[in-house]
Amino acid sequence: HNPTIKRALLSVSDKTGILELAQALHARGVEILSTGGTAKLLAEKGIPVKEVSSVTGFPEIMDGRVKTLHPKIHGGILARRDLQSHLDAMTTHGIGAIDLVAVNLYPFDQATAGDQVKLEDAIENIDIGGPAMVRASAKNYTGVTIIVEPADYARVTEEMGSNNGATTLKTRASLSAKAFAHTARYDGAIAAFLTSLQGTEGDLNDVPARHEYPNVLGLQLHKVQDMRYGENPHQSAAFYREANAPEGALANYTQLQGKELSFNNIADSDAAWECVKTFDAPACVIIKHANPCGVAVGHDTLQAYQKAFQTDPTSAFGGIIAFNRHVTRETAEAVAKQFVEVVIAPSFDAQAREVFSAKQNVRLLEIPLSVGSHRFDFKRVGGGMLVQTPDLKNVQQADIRVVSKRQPTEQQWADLMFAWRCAKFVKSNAIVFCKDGMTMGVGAGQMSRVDSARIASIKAQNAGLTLADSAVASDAFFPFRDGLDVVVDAGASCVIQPGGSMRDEEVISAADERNIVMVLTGVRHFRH
Ligand code: 93A
Repeated sequence: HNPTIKRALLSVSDKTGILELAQALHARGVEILSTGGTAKLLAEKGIPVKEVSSVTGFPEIMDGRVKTLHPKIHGGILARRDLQSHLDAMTTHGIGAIDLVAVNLYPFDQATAGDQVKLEDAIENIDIGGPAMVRASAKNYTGVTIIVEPADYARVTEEMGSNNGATTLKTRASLSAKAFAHTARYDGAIAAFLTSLQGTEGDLNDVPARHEYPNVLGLQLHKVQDMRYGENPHQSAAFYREANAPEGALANYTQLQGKELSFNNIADSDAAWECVKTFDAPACVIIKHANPCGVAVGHDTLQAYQKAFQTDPTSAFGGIIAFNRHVTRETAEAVAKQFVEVVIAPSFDAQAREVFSAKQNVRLLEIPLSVGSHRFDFKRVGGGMLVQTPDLKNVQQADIRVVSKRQPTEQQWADLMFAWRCAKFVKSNAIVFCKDGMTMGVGAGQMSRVDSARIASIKAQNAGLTLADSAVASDAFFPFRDGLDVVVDAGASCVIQPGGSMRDEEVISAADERNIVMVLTGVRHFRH
């Protein structure tokens, strides 16, 4: 009862991989139906494709609002292949069966990201025909294969190849579940967006800024899992995922192996993942108790890991390690030598996975490496909630002012920019020594900046790292020169900080007196 796939309908907004899918289907003799944009793309590449409008005998109308919403399409998807009356209805009405449907939806998330959303754009990006086809196909999964993600194209065509042009019921059932999860998420995003407009005139253009919406908590949350306990064993806890979480968000992880994630694992993984994602070069971040105890970039993940580990091997024990690149066997072998709780990366080599499989407790998480952020940060306080937009600021070198007599060398600029990136992810007060694309000493979470400075330099000493000629980032200004003196005594030759203290003048002349470079960002990165 696995019907050979003879007719497919492809209608996608995200055209990734669609050509390859169409080629594979065409090569198997599958007839391809498609909508406007998708059909055009395929036809241009020489794939025979039939426009949906020629199947329905009805043009796409109302700017595409009605293209596939027609009995000739939905009948072809929904007809039960095992019921004579359904087969008869197909014959009577000239409806051809559709056996495979590949659809992905109008990018509603993308259209509503950012502060400058036009309500009209948002509404036009609410896909109606797409979800209808997805849900119809998913309902009729005994006869129809539904694919909502380009990542599943190859899996389906490979299966057809080894299964006489059909998919297995098991595959269709799992794709069906995925399809309903997909449309649920999609509708969740729409509901959350519209909820966020409640109390306004429903017109975004009248509203100055997102965070002034009266109902920012129009968040749609779905429980992913109950946890064994919370931050401590006597606290109960659960993990929830937002309906419209951006693709590259931590909550979209796939766990490849390992023990169940704990509350603290997830919190620390988030810190690691957000930090490692800010680097363009291959990078590694090691987190302990929400703070980086090693951050480095290198020419590959192995070098980045080795450098990050060197910062503080003692603290790295039992850490959470994140990479912004595919992890290879060599890197896995190096990482597997240390005690590690969680390893995160966009992907892992089969051989890397094999290395980790010898350590069954290690949790391996794959998360797509894509940008995009949640809209709000929340902090619970007694009787209320603090809401803010997330800290997405990344200062560019051109925005930074050199205030010392001494000018930074190219090497110092690079170290300063790297240190500044790192400092943003260290709990305040943050002092971070860096050199050659790695952290050398991290002072985190102290109540006084001068203590953070002392701790950072002690930690470097403990790790056997010399701070001569290092760069230092301070997440907020130096209120007095004492903190600066500590870092210069330790060996720093250049400092990056926001500036803006009442005593800026005193701090800048201290920098000149000590003959070091000082640059000001004008931006602060408190993190509490
Ligand atoms: O405007 S719709 O809600 N009305 C429809 O009948 C319809 N059918 C497919 N959107 C519809 N689609 C969507 O068009 C698909 O979900 C897909 O995202 C997109 C593909 O359009 P094109 O092939 O023209 O690029």
